[in-house]
Amino acid sequence: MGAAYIVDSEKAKLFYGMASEAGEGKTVIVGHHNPDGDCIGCLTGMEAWLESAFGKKGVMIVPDNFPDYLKFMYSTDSILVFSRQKDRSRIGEAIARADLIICMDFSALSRTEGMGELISKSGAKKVLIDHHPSPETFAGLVFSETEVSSASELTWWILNALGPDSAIPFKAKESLYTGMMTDTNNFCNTVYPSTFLMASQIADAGVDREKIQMEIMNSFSEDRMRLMGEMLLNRMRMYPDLKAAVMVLDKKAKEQFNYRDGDSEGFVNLPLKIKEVEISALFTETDGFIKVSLRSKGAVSVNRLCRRYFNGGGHERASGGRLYMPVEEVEGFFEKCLREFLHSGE
Ligand SMILES: [Mn+2]
Repeated sequence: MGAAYIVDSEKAKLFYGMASEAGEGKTVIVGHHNPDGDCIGCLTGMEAWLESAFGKKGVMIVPDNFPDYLKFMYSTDSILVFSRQKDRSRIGEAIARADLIICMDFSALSRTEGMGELISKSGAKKVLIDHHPSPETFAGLVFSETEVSSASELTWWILNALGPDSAIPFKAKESLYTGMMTDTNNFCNTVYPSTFLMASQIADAGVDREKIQMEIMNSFSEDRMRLMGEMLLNRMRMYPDLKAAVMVLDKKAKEQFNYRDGDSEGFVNLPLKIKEVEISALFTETDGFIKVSLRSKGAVSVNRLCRRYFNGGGHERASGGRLYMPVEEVEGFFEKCLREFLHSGE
């Protein structure tokens, strides 16, 4: 079992105590803006575990909507969405009266959009479970580790530290496996020996990996598939001297292909399949700002690039941020910034 990720057992016990003491409906589990597979995976995995360990339901909350292809996971229809008007007051109440708030898969409260203040103000105990660098200090108990594949993997090892994995319900295993699988881009990026061990243990429990694979990888809509074609054929610009590729997804293209939340998930990884491309950027026009996604397959830290120019950050090879400028100006701005950044030798 040398590959297992070792969780501090004192911290794990503290977490167990907090979770067992929290009242019915008074554990709130919070995910991040633009919820992805890892976010929904660890939220629903944690909820399934809480229910089976203590017989108490928690409240799962995300800032905005998540894609349909994640809805096969446990209890996703009970997840409250802050950007939905009808969920707002329930979310406000749940956070205000919570005994315990578990923040998962983000390191900064700004990633919860408008909920950061509600969370800060709440008198609940706060736990952070995350795999991004430099976590903020809003939580009293922090499980933060960048040397794991995903927040779902970290959750797996925390739950394992609390008892035998037979005590982790099947539904939680399915969710945590999905979170790990999506965050590693199907075992391509940030995979550690501990990640394979987790996968092996979960496979051993009989989780249907083929089914999960189908749900995640082979459930595109026709519109999403054609949008991907459009992006690659007509909207990918190459910068050979910078070893970079840039794609811009503007509102016009979104309309043309009936864009839905999550439709561009994974697009930013595609240019990295080109041998010469080491940095890939995807800019997505939304209401009020341009969403920035950056990926690297070489030595360039897109985390630092993002922090310096794009109002964001993340991991060394996968980061995100925001720009506030007309969509037509984004490509030129990116080129200028990247040139300066590479020149500065960072
Ligand atoms: Mn993650």
